[in-house]
Amino acid sequence: MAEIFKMPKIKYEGPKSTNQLSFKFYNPDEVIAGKTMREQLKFALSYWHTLNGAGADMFGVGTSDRAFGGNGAMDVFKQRANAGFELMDKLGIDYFCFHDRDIAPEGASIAESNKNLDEIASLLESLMKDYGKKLLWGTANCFGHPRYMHGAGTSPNADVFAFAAAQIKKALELTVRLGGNGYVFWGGREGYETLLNTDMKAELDNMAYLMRLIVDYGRSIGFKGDFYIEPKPKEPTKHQYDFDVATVSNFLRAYGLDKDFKMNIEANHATLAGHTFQHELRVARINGIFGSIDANQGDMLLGWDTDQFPTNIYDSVFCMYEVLKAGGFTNGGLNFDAKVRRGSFEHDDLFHGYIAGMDSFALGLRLAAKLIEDGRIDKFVDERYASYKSGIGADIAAKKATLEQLEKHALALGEISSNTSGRQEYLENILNGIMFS
Ligand code: XLS
Ligand code: NI
Ligand code: NI
Repeated sequence: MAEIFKMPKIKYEGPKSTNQLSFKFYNPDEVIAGKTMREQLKFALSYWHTLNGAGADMFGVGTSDRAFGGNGAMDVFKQRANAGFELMDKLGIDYFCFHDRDIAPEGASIAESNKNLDEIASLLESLMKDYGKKLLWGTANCFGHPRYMHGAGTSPNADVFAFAAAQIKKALELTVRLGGNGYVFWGGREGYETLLNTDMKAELDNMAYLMRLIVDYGRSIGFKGDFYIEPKPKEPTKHQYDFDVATVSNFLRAYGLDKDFKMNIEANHATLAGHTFQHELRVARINGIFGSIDANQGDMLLGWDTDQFPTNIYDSVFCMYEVLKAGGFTNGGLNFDAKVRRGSFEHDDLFHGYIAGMDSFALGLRLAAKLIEDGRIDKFVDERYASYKSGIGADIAAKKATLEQLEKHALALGEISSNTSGRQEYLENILNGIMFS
């Protein structure tokens, strides 16, 4: 096959290398915290941003060529597949993620769209075999087409609901066919613009019913991977129902879906919800629903999903700290749901974007492992709650203390004399010491 990217295979050369087409921190076979870096990080390429997104925004058309020499609708999509696998091969990325409409053009009917999907799926199967690549997760684009203007599972139009169900059924079948480890529900246009025209209860009931149908169908056709919900608070709608991890977790419990889903957490969505990335990961971890990650970063001065390649090392350290504390990825991984800036329109920029993201998370992993190994911060947190290890505290922790006992204890105290400092600045010093030593 003709080479599309005039680029070498990217190799690890270490932090001293000045070669920008090398990894400074990502050394795939090096063992960190008990596993190789490639197993710990499980990097994935996002099909949509990388192979389809040409940089169009609301003020202008695309700036980059994402036809990769293809000619005619199906041929362009085939060339994108070829480009994607060459890219994964050269970057040493083991997984990819896609929406149905990323991989094949939508036809005039569901049947025609499905035919296009099947044709491209055969090509993907053979490329996956040739290059030894795997599918991290699949999903359906139920937001781009005008029919989804009022949502898909939450549309007030029952025909649209049926259309979405049929589309998702096929996307799940494709995911299973390609051996996917996960299937993602991202809310798309599932939300509202104004409550003046919205029956919130009916929309949530319908969305939950659609998820139930899909989960049951997936299990019936042998899908063993994880179902994920990817929270996002806003954009494209003013209020997306899957606002954040806590909101989604309440929704799942309310509809009896909590055993069926885990979270796919995206950094930029966390910050749009007014949380840190780490907060969302922590909420998922302590509720046992941590699953996978969409690695990117937003611009803190902007209120939308800029989906930039992640380069903030504090964020990647805190993220990998949560991943390690969760016991690492099982079916999930780190999908770069990230795009190069509109001005970075050359093919080379895709390499620089992925290298930046991969190296940032590799460094994040190294430093998170160092943080845990150092142990001072974990020990500080542990000691901060030491009062729950004996006496009245142990009774509270064991849920044995009655309200009367607590009152008696408090009366005997007179006043609290023993609070200790939270030492935030002291801990921040330790963190910087570990990160920059
Ligand atoms: C959009 C989402 C989307 C999902 C997959 O904001 O991040 O790309 O990851 O549908
Ligand atoms: Ni995403
Ligand atoms: Ni996003």
